[in-house]
Amino acid sequence: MAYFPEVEKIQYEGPDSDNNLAFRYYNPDELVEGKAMKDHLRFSAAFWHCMRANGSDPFGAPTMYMPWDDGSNSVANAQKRVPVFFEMLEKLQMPYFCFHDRDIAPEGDTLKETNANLDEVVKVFKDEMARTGKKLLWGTANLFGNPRFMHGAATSCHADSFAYAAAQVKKAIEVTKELGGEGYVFWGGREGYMSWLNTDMKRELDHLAIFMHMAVDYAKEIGFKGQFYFEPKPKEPTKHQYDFDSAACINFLRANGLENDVKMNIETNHATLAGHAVEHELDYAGSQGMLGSVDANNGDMLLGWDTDQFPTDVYLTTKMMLVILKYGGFTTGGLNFDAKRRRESFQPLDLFYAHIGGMDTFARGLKIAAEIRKSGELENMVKERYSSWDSGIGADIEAGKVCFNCLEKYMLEKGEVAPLSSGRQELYENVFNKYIK
Ligand code: XLS
Ligand code: NI
Ligand code: NI
Repeated sequence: MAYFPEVEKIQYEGPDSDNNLAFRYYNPDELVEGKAMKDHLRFSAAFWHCMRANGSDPFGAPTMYMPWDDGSNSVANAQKRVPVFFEMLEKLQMPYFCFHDRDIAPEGDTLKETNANLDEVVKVFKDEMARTGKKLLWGTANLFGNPRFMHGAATSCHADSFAYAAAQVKKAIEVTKELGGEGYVFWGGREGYMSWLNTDMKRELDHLAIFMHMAVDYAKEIGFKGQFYFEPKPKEPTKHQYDFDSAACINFLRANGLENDVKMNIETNHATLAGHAVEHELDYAGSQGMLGSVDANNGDMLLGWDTDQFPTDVYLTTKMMLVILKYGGFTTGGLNFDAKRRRESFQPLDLFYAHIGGMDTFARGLKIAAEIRKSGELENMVKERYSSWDSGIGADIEAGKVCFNCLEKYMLEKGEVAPLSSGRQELYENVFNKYIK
């Protein structure tokens, strides 16, 4: 049965195509820097946004037209959504997907019942994966929706909430393994706090570390080989989230001996909420050897929350791909569209326009980034900017050959620093723009 009868498989037709249901830039097998585009980009769609975002907002009712969904919370209805999602993946040539446990299957009255519900839906995922060859980029657990997590999950003041979360993550890792998932994400939905007055921060952070260690240990115990990721987000839903940004997350991982087991999953909109550009977040993670995966979306600079829009900004994706290529590209990770349609874009067809736009914008960014790298123009300008470190006193400092005494002697003899060079920011911007074609 076709749930999207108006859509054929989306094909690459090139930049001049007038067909809005075609790729203009994403040509899966085209080689860029000797590697197929599909292997560079490793695109993934998010089950929660595609199948569960219903368009409701604090002021309005659901808007999304989903004729396949009977609106009930039954297992049968949850199972019915799965082939719809896989038809979308197939028609979009989308190789991967991601899911939250509670988005694919409803909760029951007890944990036992909930786990059984999940198993029933996972069976359908398995069948659909076998039928289509689609793969799981990562799985995760929703530890924020149910009221039992109102104070947090691993960082809750209630030990039972921690215990429930542990049981839930145990099951989510098992299911991720069963589906051949290449990774598992921790996003701390409510791991943070609203008021400092009622919060024992040190205790909460210690609990979070205990929790993540248990997860890593359990993965080893059952032979789950996927990569763990930590996804930074500075606020929303809580005011102070412990996973604020790359730097805070990496500090947490290192402080707690988790740095060899967990990498970063960087999301564009979360970076902007933290007051960073996403290229900063990616480069910071990459510079620490911890760039794992990306949640691809875009915020709105005029709105202060996680709007999770589809990425359409070629400047942005070019910078992102420059960083990703710089660190050697994805291994286990990929570009997961953690993005949803606007509530006004309520027709099923909009799922296609949205993903085509995102995929094309990244494909274009990839090609432009490769051109920039091939020319070496920007790279050489940056290299030149730092050239005082390549010889003389700079090289001695980097080699650890000098100390404060030697540097004082050097400067006393020299009297003043050598003439400085211009930062040329505007020139860099012009050069970068030259490649945006
Ligand atoms: C929410 C997060 C979430 C994670 C997975 O803001 O982006 O969707 O990616 O739990
Ligand atoms: Ni995300
Ligand atoms: Ni998000």
